[in-house]
Amino acid sequence: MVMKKILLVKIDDPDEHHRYPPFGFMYIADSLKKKGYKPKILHKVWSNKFLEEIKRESQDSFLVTFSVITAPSVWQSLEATKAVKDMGKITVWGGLHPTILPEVTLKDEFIDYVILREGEETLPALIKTLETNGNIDYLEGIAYRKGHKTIVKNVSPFTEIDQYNMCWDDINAEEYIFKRDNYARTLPFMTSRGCPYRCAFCYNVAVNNRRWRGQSVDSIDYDIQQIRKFNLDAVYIFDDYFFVNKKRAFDIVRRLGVPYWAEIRADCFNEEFVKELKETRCFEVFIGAENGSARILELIHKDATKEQVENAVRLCHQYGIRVTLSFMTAFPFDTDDDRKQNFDFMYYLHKTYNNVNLDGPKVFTPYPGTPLYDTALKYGFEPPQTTREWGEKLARFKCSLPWVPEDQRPLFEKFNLMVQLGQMKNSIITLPIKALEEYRWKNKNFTFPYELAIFSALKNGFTTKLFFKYLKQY
Ligand code: B12
Ligand code: SF4
Repeated sequence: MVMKKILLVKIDDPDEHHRYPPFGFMYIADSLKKKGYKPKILHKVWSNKFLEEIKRESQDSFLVTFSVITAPSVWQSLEATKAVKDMGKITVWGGLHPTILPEVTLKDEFIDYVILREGEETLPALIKTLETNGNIDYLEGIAYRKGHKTIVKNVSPFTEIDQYNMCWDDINAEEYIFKRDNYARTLPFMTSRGCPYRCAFCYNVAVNNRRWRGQSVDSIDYDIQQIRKFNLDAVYIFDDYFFVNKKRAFDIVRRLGVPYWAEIRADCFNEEFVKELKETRCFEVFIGAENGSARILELIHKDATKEQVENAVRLCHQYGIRVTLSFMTAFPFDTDDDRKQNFDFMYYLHKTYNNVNLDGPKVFTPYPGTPLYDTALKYGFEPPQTTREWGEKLARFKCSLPWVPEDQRPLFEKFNLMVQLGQMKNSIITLPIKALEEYRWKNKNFTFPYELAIFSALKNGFTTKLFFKYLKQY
């Protein structure tokens, strides 16, 4: 019997600097193989050449599927899906965007089916039903059109994640190995799904119902065997919350046996924990500090305090571990005072601890399905009515939030860049810019950011015309 080919397409935005393995499709590929299908993963940055490849690979595919998150790249996924539909193919969308917004997704008639939440069980079930001309009305975990109606069924139960492993042989792992610090061959890795916390801007509350599921250590051993052949000298652990069970987490990193980077909540840190991080060769942690205003931290349900953030930074400093702290701004309930406190806290950490790397403050985005999305609607956020509009609204680094005064939006979009410039390595050229940025954070004076115009013009081959063009934009 000929195995049916199932095309799994993931498109990256050209502005995205890092590329990470398509973990979701790597698990789904395992499930499809176990059920007798032939998956083919295509994951690339969007280009006309890639579109041609998608069309070529679609020709002999039974079904063409797309993995989509709520990000600027939704419009590129739309373009590609339409092209494939024009070839007469059955098209399926899965991932967080269609899971949270199935009705909006199905307004585009070239998308035939949506898989809700996880795909390991539901996608093969849909394929089987279509192959055998069965009745899709009996399936759970999908959304589809029936006449003029859109039917959205219940989500399927969570996948038993130990049943599947990531198929590393179905991608070119070399494309995802990158250099980080002294580690020339660092690979992103994943061991669990979900998170028990309740941050109000995060998808987890709605999609994973605050449930965390970790692969067993035996199952991870299998994954470790698979990646061992890549000769890695570090891993990036991409779990939403790797340290939910500390014993399990440390057991895994010991088995991995290479230095690692992981995302950790600030409330997790005490001396004993940091000692074990060091002993197991953790070289950097990423902490969602989010904000320097205690009021904002309460309102976004962070359940971690500024004091805990500083404690984590201090302990990591003591043990020689780098910390990246991410910050957000422009929540609907932000006041000038909150913003001031945010910059003050960032500036204080930057000046006090030399192991800190600041990321942000990035402009808050009301992602559908999150608790803060409803708050955003109350504050005047107009929900896009189509998937294309979602793509436009989310244009990278653009701020169109109604509660941020229009004349201040260009500035909000640039906060993160200014903070990055303020953290550049010392050199004759960078020192004056760094000093200027530090002055800006310290005094909350972000007017006339001509250094950004110089920076942007330099990036594009400096000319006076370019400089004035960017100056106007800022
Ligand atoms: C790695 C990662 C990145 C990487 C790579 C992104 C990429 N190209 O995939 C980087 C760092 C580049 C990135 C960037 C961004 N990211 Co990101 N990222 C993640 C992260 C940490 C892991 C994704 C992952 O692999 N998950 C694990 C797999 C197993 O889950 P999965 O992909 O969801 O797949 C499962 C199901 O969803 C489903 N499924 C998925 N696709 C499909 C397709 C089909 C056909 C089927 C049947 C099923 C199916 O089945 C899979 C297996 O069960 C997630 C958080 C998370 N844990 O998911 C955030 C996350 C996806 N990112 C998010 C966001 C917002 C962004 C940015 C927009 C941030 C920003 N403001 O710049 C950018 C946009 C990037 C872009 N493409 O334009 C949000 C998405 C919110 C939303 N509602 O969509 C998340 C959830 C983070 C969060 N906590 O809010 N991101
Ligand atoms: S701790 Fe991280 S993953 Fe968990 S709910 Fe908060 S933001 Fe989401």
